[in-house]
Amino acid sequence: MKYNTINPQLFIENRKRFTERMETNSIAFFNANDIFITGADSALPFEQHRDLFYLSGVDQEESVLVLFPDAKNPQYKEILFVTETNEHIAIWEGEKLSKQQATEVSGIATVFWLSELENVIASLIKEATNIYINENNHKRAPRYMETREDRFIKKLKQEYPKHTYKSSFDILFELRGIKSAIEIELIQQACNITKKGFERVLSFTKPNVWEYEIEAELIHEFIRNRSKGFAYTPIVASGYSACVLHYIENNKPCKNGDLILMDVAAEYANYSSDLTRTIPANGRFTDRQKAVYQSVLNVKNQATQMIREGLQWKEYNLAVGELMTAELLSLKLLDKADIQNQTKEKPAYKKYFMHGTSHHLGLDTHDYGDFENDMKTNMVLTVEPGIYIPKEKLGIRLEDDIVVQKNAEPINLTKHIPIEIEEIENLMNP
Ligand SMILES: [Mn+2]
Repeated sequence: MKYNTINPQLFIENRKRFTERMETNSIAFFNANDIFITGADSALPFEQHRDLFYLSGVDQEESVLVLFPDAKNPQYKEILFVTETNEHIAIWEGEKLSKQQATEVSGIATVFWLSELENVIASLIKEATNIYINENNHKRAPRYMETREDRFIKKLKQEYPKHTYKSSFDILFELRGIKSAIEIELIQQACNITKKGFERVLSFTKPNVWEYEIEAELIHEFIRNRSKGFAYTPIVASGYSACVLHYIENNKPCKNGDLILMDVAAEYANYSSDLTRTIPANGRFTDRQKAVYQSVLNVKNQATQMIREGLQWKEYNLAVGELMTAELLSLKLLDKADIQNQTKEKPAYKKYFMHGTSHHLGLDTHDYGDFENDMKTNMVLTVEPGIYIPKEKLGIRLEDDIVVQKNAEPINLTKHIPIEIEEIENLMNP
């Protein structure tokens, strides 16, 4: 791991919050992600299952966490299973976590080798009435892949069909939506790394640089600051490509006069930052670009100011739509007829701003968290309005990361990352 040690208090408290919500006499299991094979003997870099990480801090494959708060033997209230290092592993991959190290990372006293998992489960599960399993019930989760967790659940249900099965996902979806101080600090560190990358790009960019050259500058800066890399697939989109919302090819030259939309951010310790900035390839915005840019910035600033505990998501999304409509009218992209003809289902502004304004941010870039009811203190949200005008080969999005507060302005974790027109121009023309 490239990141500095995380205070295990984070994981201790996360487990406490989780187990408080479990029904009496229940046992819960959490599995690591698989290692994904690309073909032959190559694999993708390992990414820990975010729920296992959230509850244990263990960033190693083949790990299993067991939570059984009502276990008769208090040593079995929390158990971690990790792979034992053998000579082969030691030589080819390096030492895995020792039991002592696993305890230090997680704050869990009882650590077993993975080889003991079945025996321990067999003896513990007899004591339990309910079994919490961690099926991925995320609305947008892809359904075509059987995970290590899925295989574990299948086996469990075959061997223990008489237990009552409960969902951990529902609890975690709510818990992970509200961040602790340690988590906010980790997201802040990710934002700070992103800032360094963006500033490097400001001094690097000039007409005819290629989008992938910008991507290369960013990854260089991210890794040298202890990030393992991009928090999500980076978008470096110049000219027309900025109007393709999920453009990730990054394979075109940035032409004189083009704007470059960069939706790029670093991860740190598995926590995402999420940033979008849009800059002129030649260091100067045209008047038209300035006007559209300022409109997006206005919407972003006003939307951010609305955010606070108690704000209903529906109310927020409607209000942002109205802010955007006003800007599009003043830019003459919409006229009165467009407004008269719009419907609730199809507001006129969607022609130029077709995506959502905000999502939760944390261990996943589109993190768990309620977005149907009201906003709560210490939810971390993005605010990312955009205006896309394919006819003009012009797309602008601006995105910041915001912490919801109670009766106070939200905290902007990206407020130190240049965004004002003049600021950007000055930094690009020193
Ligand atoms: Mn985003």
